[in-house]
Amino acid sequence: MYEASDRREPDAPGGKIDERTSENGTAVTTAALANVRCVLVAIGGGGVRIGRELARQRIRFFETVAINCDASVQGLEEFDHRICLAPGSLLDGGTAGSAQVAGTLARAARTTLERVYQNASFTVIVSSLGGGTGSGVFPFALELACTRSDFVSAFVVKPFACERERRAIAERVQAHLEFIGPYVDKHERGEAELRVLDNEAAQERNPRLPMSRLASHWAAEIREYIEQTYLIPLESTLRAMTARAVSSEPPLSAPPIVAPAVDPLWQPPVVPIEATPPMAPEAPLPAIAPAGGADVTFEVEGAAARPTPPN
Ligand SMILES: Nc1nc2c(ncn2[C@@H]2O[C@H](COP(=O)(O)OP(=O)(O)OP(=O)(O)O)[C@@H](O)[C@H]2O)c(=O)[nH]1
Ligand SMILES: [Mg+2]
Repeated sequence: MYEASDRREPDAPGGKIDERTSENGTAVTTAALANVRCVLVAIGGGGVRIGRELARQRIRFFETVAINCDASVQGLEEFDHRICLAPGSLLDGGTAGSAQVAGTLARAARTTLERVYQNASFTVIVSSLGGGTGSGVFPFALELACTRSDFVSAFVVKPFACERERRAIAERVQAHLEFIGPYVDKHERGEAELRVLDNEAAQERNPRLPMSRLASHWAAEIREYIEQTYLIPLESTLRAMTARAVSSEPPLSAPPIVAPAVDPLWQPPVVPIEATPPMAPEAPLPAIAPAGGADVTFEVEGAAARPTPPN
């Protein structure tokens, strides 16, 4: 088994949450994010092609994982983790279309697969059915996800009607899911959901949709589901937590006034108080005489003063 992993830091949360307004708010948001692990797991050739479209979009909060029995999975650098289940001797042949071979390989890789779902709050699985890998690995992957993740949403691609045998295999796998205890229990509690991406139905709905666009068509549907089901509620919870933390912060106050150190031996300087000299007797005010010596009195009106001409 080959396991490649070049874990990248998940994207910064959406801009709205990133408006961190205070230290408390930042701490609460960071702590909440540390407790939320979201994983998108793509299984089988078709599942990985759809998952690749989503991995390219870098969905915020989500780690991405590609699982296949085909060695080419090793080169898919869009994914954070890449797991090839086939041992060296099978690397070129994959499962040869056998779900039984793929299921056996998946069970042999149990420890690695368990780590994929460990402590995940939200797990989204997208798997193709009808071929060997998806049909064999998906049921086991779903079982592990349901025992290790809080919420699980699974999407399975169902082959076209013209792929007769493959479509029949997909239907058998679907029927078998009702016997996977952890999934059934979780589904009954409303914590697990399965949606079928029916290639045939998609083409009936939109006959002009080219085959080459089908993977991105399903990716867009899954993306919308993730936004509505997980990201919008998660972000509004984080915003509420941040706002609560900010409002409980102590109000901003002026820096404390530090008393200067006082030398206990310090004494105020003694300034001699001198006796005030006696005031000199007031000299009589000189008479105001307008220029020219004319007998003129001043009439005061408000602030202005104007001369009153003599009679
Ligand atoms: N919509 C869509 N469906 C696909 C795509 N590739 C495969 N499928 C469907 O998925 C079915 C299973 O094919 P694969 O996913 O290639 O098979 P696998 O799970 O890789 O299994 P093996 O290769 O046999 O080990 C096919 O019969 C198709 O109906 C794709 O790119 N888009
Ligand atoms: Mg394949």
